[in-house]
Amino acid sequence: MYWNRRMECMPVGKLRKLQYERLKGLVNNLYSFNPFYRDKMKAADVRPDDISSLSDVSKLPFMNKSDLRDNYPTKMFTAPIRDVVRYHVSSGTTGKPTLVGYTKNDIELWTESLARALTSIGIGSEDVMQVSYGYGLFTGGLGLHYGAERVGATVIPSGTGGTERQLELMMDLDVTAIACTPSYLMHMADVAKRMGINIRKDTKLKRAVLGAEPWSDNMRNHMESELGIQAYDIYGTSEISGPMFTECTEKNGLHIWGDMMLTEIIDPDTLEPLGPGEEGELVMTVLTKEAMPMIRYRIKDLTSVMDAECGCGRTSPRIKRITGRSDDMLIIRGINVFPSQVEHTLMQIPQVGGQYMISVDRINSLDYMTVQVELKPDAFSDKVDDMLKLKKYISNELKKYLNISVEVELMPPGSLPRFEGKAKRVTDRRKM
Ligand code: DLL
Repeated sequence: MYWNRRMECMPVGKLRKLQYERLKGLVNNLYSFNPFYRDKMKAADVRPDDISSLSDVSKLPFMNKSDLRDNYPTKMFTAPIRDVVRYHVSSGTTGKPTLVGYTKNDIELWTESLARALTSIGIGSEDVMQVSYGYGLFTGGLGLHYGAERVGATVIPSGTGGTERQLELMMDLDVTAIACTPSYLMHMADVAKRMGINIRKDTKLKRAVLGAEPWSDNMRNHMESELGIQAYDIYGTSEISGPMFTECTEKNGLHIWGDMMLTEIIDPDTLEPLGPGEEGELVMTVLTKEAMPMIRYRIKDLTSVMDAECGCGRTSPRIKRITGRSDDMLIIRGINVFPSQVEHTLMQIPQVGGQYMISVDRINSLDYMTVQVELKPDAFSDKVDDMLKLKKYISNELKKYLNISVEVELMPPGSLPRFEGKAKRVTDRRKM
């Protein structure tokens, strides 16, 4: 089943022609009307006329998350604010957030991409879909919500949390599909067991659309057999809109909607383009967004391009599931956290010394982050009340900037490891 057969199954040559036309139009537009892009292209010594084939995309400069941060809030926008109908916000590498704006058309195309994706895994008007991604500044909830409504599913906008109530709704309302992070579904399964609910027998759940964080095929097998469901990967990042791409029922790679996105894989060290099958960093050019298109955005996720046509008949480009990242971003309960944000926050607190360590664990399917903080000699005391107060203050500050709860451990001066080479301050003990 296709949502938009013409676009999803377009012959490869025709798709490349469409991509080239869209790229050419985009570059012309950005160069003529947007100072940010014009300056960037001039600095890279490239002009719109230099783009005369699709592979010339490699002449264009890269963009990074720092571009979004440095141009916060709206300097990179290519549509007037009166045409912008929505903002989403995600965390940047320091305390400063990154903002993404959408015009009506941008929301429309994002919704279209999710309608294609959900249809490709068999979700449609017969389904009751529980959207248990966060609603709000995060793109997961609203993105999936619009996509599921578009295919005619009955949507339950349950958001995150309140797991017992979510399970009751799942049973009472005959939920057949759920969208959430894989770790939240695992957590739901644990809570269900505690409540005496057998998801396989007591609910009608058939499909799960899981993403926003890495998860393995082992975890998929585990969930599918324990819950009696089919679990599909969904991928995206807020900078390109939000969740947009899923596996189809073949479960063999993520389908990228080539009419909207141009995909490249580069070597993270040399920045040279890599061929099909070679693993590197994913770079995307967003061809169709009005408020905030992107040129060669370095997403920093690691994957490779798959070249064979998919068994589902789609010809849209496919990439392998994401295997990791080339930078140090952590995803804690679906929320992006950069160690640099932790450092940025800690270093503004006068009592804190120069050393800290971050560890991440998964307990009962939920992620927990602990930050050990070394105090300055005059700040460390044996007065328990003072230490508790300081600990509370530091964890509140971290929560304010990171949007997640963090366990803080105060450490005496000189007690944390020192590093001669590159500091290794993060220990991620989550595995499956
Ligand atoms: O996580 C958008 C999303 C929402 C995707 C719901 C899927 C479902 P950000 O918060 O900007 O956007 O985080 C994007 O999360 O660059 C990856 O590192 C990671 N990520 C997202 N989906 C997957 C996945 C949303 N399926 C960052 N597998 C991305 C592995 C994923 N990593």
